[in-house]
Amino acid sequence: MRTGSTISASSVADPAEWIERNEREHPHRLFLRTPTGRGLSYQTLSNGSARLACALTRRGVTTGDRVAARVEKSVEAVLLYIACLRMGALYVPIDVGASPQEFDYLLRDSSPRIAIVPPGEADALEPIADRAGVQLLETLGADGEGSLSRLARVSEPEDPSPGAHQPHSVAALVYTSGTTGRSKGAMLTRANLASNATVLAEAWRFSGEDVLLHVLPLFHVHGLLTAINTVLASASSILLLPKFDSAEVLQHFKEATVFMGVPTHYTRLLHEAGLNPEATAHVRLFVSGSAPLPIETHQEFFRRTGHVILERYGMTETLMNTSNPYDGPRVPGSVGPPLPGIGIRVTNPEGGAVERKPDVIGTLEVSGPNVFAGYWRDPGKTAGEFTADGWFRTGDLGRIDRDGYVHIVGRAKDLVISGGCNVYPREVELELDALPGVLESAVFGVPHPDFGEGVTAAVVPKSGASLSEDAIIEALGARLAHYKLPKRVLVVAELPRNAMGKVQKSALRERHGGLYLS
Ligand code: MCA
Ligand code: AMP
Repeated sequence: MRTGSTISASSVADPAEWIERNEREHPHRLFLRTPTGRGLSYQTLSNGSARLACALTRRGVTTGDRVAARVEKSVEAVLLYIACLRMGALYVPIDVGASPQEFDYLLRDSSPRIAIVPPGEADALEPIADRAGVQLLETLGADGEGSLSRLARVSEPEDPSPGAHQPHSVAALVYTSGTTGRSKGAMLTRANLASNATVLAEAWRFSGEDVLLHVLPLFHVHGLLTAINTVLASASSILLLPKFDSAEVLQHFKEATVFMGVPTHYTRLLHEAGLNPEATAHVRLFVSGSAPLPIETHQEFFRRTGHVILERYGMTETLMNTSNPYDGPRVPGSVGPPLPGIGIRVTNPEGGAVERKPDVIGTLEVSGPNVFAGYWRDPGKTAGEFTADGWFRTGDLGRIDRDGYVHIVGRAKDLVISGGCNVYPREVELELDALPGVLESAVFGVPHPDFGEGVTAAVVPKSGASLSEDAIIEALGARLAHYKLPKRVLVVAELPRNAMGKVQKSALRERHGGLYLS
């Protein structure tokens, strides 16, 4: 077991206190701006989020209620998240690309008081919300359109905090797919958010001078909680781009000091002829996470820019667990030692005994103030993911070297990570198996030059049925968010099985390992 040094509890504020402190101490400092010229100072952030919180309160939302937010990446989306933090409502971020059935499931499962959707989608989504039993639907668009923004404009910027927040209250419910194919809501508490951002701000040396170039989606932990909260905890600034575009990002490096990305961002940046030391000179820190950063990408980025990418390791259920050091060696292929206050240990997957020797591979387990409070309304699943002595089982396979650096070597869980997005094969297989003419299917990941791993399906037709790859992908497109769609569907006579009859995904991965590498 390796545990980082501890952080003092007194240094950890409640997330709502960051907003109040930053308004008090740096009212005119820029919190966020966009390339289109919108800007929010810390004072405007405080006012704007208080007005939105007041608008939510007027619609009947109160502490402990869920607020389902299917909103475009925008200044308004950031304000909505912060309004919820301040009033103690549980923020439930939802991908704007979620299919109707995914949206329906997330609403039924989280049972929010209110669902907030883009103005242009209200007509299509209202019946879904209605059938899911959500009584309130409001709209919020970029640039201030939408019913909730209108209500916020005529609401008072009163202090939205209902008194002291409890550190163990849930602040956000972030859905993460599961091995069964059903998404689960990870309950992240205020203490999880506060402690992790405090630790990261310190570990990555954030200061009021920093500008984070934000290119990540706002419905995952990485872009929502890690990025925004680290900025709030350190009273620094965000330059918010609507999405990642490598050419555009390259232009914005001169206005930023920190970049947080997934490996696909780095491999795409390496295709830009203009990526060189001058273009990246203003940036002091490049962070990568959410998926393994190939060693060649790490080395090539250093060769082209002179920057050593800092790789870290996190999970929706635990926020950030480990990080390569700011000052010490950043080792390619390693995710670094545990962050202060966080313990990581390796256990033998068969016997369950804790491995005490370095470099022994086993399953990684985590313990610390970053570990979530459990899965929403699923105590059985929660209990199954913790050991008897309270450590969270990550499902990742790894080892800890002699210097205390963690190396992730694989996954015990059946998961594909495509472009930093998790895809659980079971979810895709269930949809494939429901298609007419499909007898059975197996979904697996193989190396992909752009997405790291490409979601790939092997399907066996029913006797006499003929299956078309394009028709299958099109049919799935109506049922699943598009990043989950297989890049290729291979029609096969049978699936490889072992003596017990279990499908051997490793054989499929081996057989089709070169599918995307030409
Ligand atoms: C988009 N497409 C994808 C992906 N993203 N296909 C596979 N995997 C993906 N990740 C598809 C779209 O469906 C579309 O297909 C086509 O690619 C182009 O879509 P577009 O929106 O233009 O894509 P993009 O802008 O090129 O997006 C690629 C991306 C994006 C920038 C890599 O996926 C991204 O931002 N990924 C980061 C995700 C992230 O934040 N992960 C953190 C989660 P079609 O044309 O057929 O519709 S993990 C986490 O939070 C933990 C805590 C952690 O450790 O960080
Ligand atoms: P999610 O469930 O979306 O939060 O994704 C968490 C998973 O992403 C982890 O359990 C790991 O499998 C993977 N992951 C995150 N960061 C890294 C990294 N730096 N290297 C390898 N895998 C990572």
